[in-house]
Amino acid sequence: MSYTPKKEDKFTFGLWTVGNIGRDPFGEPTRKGFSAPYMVEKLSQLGAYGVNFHDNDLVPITASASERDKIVKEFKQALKDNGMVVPMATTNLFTDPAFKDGAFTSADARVRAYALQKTMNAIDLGVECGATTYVFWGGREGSEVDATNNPLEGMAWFRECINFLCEYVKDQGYTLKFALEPKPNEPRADIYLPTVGSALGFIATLDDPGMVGVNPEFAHETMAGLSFVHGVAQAIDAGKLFHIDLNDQKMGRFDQDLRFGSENQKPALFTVKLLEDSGYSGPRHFDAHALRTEDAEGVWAFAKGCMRTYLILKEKAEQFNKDSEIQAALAAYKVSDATLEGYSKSYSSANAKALKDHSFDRVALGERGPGLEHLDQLVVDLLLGVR
Ligand code: GCO
Ligand code: MN
Ligand code: MN
Repeated sequence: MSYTPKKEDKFTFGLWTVGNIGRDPFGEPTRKGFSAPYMVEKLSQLGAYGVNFHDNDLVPITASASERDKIVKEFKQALKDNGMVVPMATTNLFTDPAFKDGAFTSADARVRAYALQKTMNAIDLGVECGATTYVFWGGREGSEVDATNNPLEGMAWFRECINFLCEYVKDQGYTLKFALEPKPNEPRADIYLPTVGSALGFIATLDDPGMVGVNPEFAHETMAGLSFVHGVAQAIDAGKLFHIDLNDQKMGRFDQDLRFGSENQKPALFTVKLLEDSGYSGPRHFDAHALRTEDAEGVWAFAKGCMRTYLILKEKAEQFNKDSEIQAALAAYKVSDATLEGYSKSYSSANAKALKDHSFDRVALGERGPGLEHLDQLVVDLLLGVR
């Protein structure tokens, strides 16, 4: 297999990802970046399906209405010429100093109102370019100093804004769903809704929870020391996996946005397997960037690498599903018991009584070896290419 991406693989990149200019808190940019139409063309040639953007990746925050229209026209033409789509759009609510202490959760009512105005305009822009998913990454929604920034009030303001924007979307007749993107920290010391679980809990408190799901990111759960695979599984279980950000990250480090699969291959394999086996049909979005060391060629090598690794892992996941030894180990791992499952599946007073009356061999249960060492080594063999 050549691992050459095709449109139907649904690989997408943010304009901010391949457009990243290699700036970090300690160093100036190391690259010039590219124009949006050029990135569209180049990504299409590499086999990507689409691009996503923040309002200001495409239209500078200082642009006039006529400048905006010119930029959008050229961008849409590039999409058309290159058979590319925009499945997702989002708002930059973090770069401008106005948002330094939060956007939707700012203690300054004027900032919250401005954040709503900016987001409504950005939603219009996203929809105009074809977006059907709208992401909210609350990068500045959080605090360094909890003495002044009441997290309870923060949650209430966040909820107010998301409720407002859900109504805005319906009022415009847009077909758009929202995806909240959790992250534990960076740029704030503590960001609100730090994990997939937190976001799911928050969604349940919204006026129209059906319209809002999550956009989990590999690096973000990993930064928190959590399992990304488990986070994604919980989102799928809740029917809330509306989008996904794939990248990589060394645990306990600053936000690295590494090439997908470059660091944690086992969790990357199980992420791909989960997406493929569960029938997730959304875009496979890479929210990462080339290392700061790289030039333009390195940027495209990075983009190719993300897609190539996904396809290799997809093949490995298929191999996992077909491998008779792995499947035998899995079958041996799972123990079924029709009688007991009949009792425990759902509550009835008869089932409760039957369970209470049943005599369990507790010692034997504790003695059984589930064969996980064997199973896991088969996975390691698979990943290392010796199966
Ligand atoms: C980050 C985030 C962002 C968001 C983007 C889209 O760590 O900076 O992952 O890249 O995904 O703002 O909402
Ligand atoms: Mn991120
Ligand atoms: Mn992201």
